[in-house]
Amino acid sequence: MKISVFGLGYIGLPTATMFAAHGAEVLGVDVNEYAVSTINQGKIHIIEPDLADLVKSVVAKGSLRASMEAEKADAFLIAVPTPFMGEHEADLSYIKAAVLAFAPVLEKGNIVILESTSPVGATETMLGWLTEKRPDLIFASENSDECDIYVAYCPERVLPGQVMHELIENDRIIGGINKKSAEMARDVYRIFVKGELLVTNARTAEMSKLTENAFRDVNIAFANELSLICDRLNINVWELIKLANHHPRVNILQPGPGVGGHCIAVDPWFIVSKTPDLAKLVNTARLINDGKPEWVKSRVRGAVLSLVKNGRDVKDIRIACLGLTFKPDIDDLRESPSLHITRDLADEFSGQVMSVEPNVTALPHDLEGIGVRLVDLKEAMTADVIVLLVRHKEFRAARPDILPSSQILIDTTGIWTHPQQC
Ligand code: SAJ
Repeated sequence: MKISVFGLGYIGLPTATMFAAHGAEVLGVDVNEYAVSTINQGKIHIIEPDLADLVKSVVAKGSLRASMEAEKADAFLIAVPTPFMGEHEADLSYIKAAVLAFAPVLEKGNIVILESTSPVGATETMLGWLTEKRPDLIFASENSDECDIYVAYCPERVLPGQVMHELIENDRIIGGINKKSAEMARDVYRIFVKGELLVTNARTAEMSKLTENAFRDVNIAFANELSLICDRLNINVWELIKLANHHPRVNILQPGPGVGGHCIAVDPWFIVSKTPDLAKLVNTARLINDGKPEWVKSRVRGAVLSLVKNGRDVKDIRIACLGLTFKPDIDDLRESPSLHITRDLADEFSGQVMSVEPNVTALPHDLEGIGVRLVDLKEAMTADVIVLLVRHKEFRAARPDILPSSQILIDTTGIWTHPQQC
């Protein structure tokens, strides 16, 4: 089987590689010239455990190639970004660009599979673009299995950092525009998926992806709200959660500096923007999680103020922010609350903020531009205010026994203030 994967990012590249490692002939297509040339050299442009070796081997074998141009294939998979536009609506323009790129090479019997996280109805919208571009072909429609081109929506549910394992082992939802499309898509994923392949229609599959991430967002919002309540009531929230979780039917997640990444901080909005009058809980959870970085910054301001009250000159106070990525032990800075907190603090306390991030070799340019310095943990531990933002393994291992009374620790993760939770 010849498979074309459009979008060679955090999902597209591992997926393309997995197909190539299981006997398919794969072409990865991307608009990013650097990504294409890096992959064709057998290397990778992102960090994901176990991906580099597999890419090296499938490129050497010739079963994975990358290109900026579409070619004929049996199956076309789309794994491009769907960022926000306007009032938290999904921007489907990358999907449209991919579809228009391969529409000219589509042939009878092909299947088109959308993987990108999308609002309900996006697969039907994509179908509209395809139909317009190729009026000579009959595309899948809800009421008939007779068609030239099959169309399905099949979201991924892999966790960054465990993508290679989860791609194979996770159950997967296969939403066909019609029954035959779902069956064909199921056969495509059967190439490497060991988990169950659960067949439904495209709209339910779209909503299911959004639902899973909204569920997690709501649960994290509960933990984040508890952290604010506990702070006011002088209770250690991590101890509280640990105790409450001993109840056989309670499983509270962990509070943090906010929710980041390109999935949980984004996808619930696609539900809200479609049904704003109904999605009240989902909307509130987003607001609680998005509000947490502001609360962390107010805690830092409070710490600075208390040092000033003790006679320190505000200009001499140094702030160390530990962690920049959106979650532990990865290099991904997308929608990262820690990055936003660090940037805003550096704007406010110019030249006084340093950052420790073991998973990057250089700071993003905008942080450097506002005077943030990338330092090691040893130097950061000499700061006046230490803001622990990410549960990186390096930080867990370096938990200080005791900090001098002149230093203030703001631990948004609990790994230093309540290490038993981990
Ligand atoms: N977080 C907390 N407290 C927690 C758990 C997470 O504050 O107890 C924060 C993290 O620090 C991070 C954010 O939430 O900032 C999201 O991290 P995550 O590990 O929960 O999820 P993602 O975004 O890496 O991956 C999610 C997963 N979805 C679910 O678990 C329902 C993954 O399976 C999806 O494939 C992925 O979104 C996606 O691509 O949609």
